[in-house]
Amino acid sequence: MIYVNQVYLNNSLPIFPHQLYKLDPDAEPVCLRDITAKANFDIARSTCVSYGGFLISIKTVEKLELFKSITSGQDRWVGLDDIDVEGQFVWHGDGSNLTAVQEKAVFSSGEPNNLGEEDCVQFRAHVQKLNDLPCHHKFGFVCERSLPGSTC
Ligand SMILES: [Ca+2]
Ligand SMILES: [Ca+2]
Repeated sequence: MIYVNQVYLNNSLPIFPHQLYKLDPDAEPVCLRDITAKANFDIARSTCVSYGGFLISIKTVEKLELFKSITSGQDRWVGLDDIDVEGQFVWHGDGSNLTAVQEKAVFSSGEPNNLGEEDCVQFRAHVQKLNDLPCHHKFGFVCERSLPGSTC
């Protein structure tokens, strides 16, 4: 964690107080914000967009560990869903599809399973990995933002 950059509106609500994180000293830094208020997937997604970002992408074990350190391993929505085409998961950050390697790295064993129609993806505290489940559930969420410069 290198920078903490907070910007406040007149009503004192933070508009985008993301923090800058690095997975390791040589890695590209990422800007993340953990939001503990619970919301359904659609609200979580649109909230991150309103902050100029997107629901977090977690494609690697390293990113998963960073996510867990920020959220204390609690339930959160992440930026991945198969709402448009069943079984075809898309990352919100770059629009790419979930790969088999990513799935093996970050999903819980046996997930995603679309059990009873599950199109949105959460970090599941119980197993400390990702799981698909119905989008109407309410969780906190983590927003990610691409770096406009050297600060968030
Ligand atoms: Ca599904
Ligand atoms: Ca599931």
